[in-house]
Amino acid sequence: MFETVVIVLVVAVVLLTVGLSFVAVRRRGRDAELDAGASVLEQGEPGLDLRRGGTDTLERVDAEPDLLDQPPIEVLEPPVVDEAEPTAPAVIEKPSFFERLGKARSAFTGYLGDLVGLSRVDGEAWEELEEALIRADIGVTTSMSLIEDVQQRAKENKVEDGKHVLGLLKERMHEELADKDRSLRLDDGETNVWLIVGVNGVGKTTTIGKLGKRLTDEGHRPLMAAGDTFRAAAAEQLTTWAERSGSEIVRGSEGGDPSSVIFDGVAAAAARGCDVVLADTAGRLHNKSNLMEELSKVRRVAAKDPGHVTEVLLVLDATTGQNGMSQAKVFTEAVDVTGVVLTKLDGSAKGGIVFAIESELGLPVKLVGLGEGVDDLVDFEPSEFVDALFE
Ligand SMILES: Nc1nc2c(ncn2[C@@H]2O[C@H](COP(=O)(O)OP(=O)(O)O)[C@@H](O)[C@H]2O)c(=O)[nH]1
Ligand SMILES: [Mg+2]
Repeated sequence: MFETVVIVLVVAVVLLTVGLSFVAVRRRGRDAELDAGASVLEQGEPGLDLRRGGTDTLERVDAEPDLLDQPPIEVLEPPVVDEAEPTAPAVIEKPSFFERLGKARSAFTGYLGDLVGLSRVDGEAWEELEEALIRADIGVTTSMSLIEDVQQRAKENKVEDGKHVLGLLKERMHEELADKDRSLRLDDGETNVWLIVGVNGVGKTTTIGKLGKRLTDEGHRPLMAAGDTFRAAAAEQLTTWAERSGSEIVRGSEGGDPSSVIFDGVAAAAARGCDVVLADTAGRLHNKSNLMEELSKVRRVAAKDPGHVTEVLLVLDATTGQNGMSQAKVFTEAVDVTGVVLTKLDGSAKGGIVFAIESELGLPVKLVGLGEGVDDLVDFEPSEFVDALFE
């Protein structure tokens, strides 16, 4: 009997030991399985989202109650952002007017470069300085008068060296461009008309497109009148700009009368509540008398009630230098130009043309084109411009 009890106890102990070891082995196996799952989760395997518990691994965990005592798998918090650090994406600043004048600046300073180091500006050096101004497109008349004034001031101030003479020239050039009204006139409650004139290819249509954008941005309601009826493509080009800038457009038939398109444009603007008509014109006219006749007709018609012509902007291509001046003279004789838009100053232009336009023609440069994009039309800043030329 005693022997039987001992055997039963031994068997029971053996069975208990075997059973416990079996449970321990199974548990270790599951631990390893969970560890593996957790490390996969920590490494951020795609598709595993701990916070939602929607993965195979986590479903398996839910099904095995003894594994729920495992420490919770750490959910990575998003990194703490220092409030002082900017969180918005970096704004890419557009280059300034000054920076975009790169070529005009380097051409001008290139001409003046040799003079800076002179200890005494003598007769020959004055001649060189004058030539440098002429080469920079300032024009003969204006260059001569600027040099005369600077010589006078140098004498009065007993200034001899190149650096100071250039300082006087810069000061004189600032004065030359100062105190001009460069604003664009828009009269309240009127159907304003801005006529855009100039020879073919200078950038009239592009300027109208840029102006349309600028005016709509300012809360105005521009209407474009496709007065260049010589080419069908011209009206197409203007239509694209109208769409891009949110402006209205009126176009006529190819080869039609430009004046009547502008007349219709003014009537449509009044009817649709637009406050400014941007009137495109053609630049290909065979001769001067033809041009004068055409432009004066366009202007007369544009001014018919309710039209109110507040700007006649002559567009000149800065890269054509002094050629632009002869065009400008013809246009100013044909129509009352109120200001100049100088385009392509981002290109190979030398920039001096600004002085020729303002001094010889007495016209203010109101706007400058610095590229082909819709935002590449800026107000002309004379002071920044002169500084840029001397940098
Ligand atoms: N680089 C540069 N190109 C310009 C500028 N303004 C106009 N253009 C380009 O000059 C060309 C002629 O322009 P367009 O507006 O059709 O001249 P339009 O014949 O006077 O109407 C086009 O290729 C324009 O993109 C400017 O300010 N800078
Ligand atoms: Mg055009």
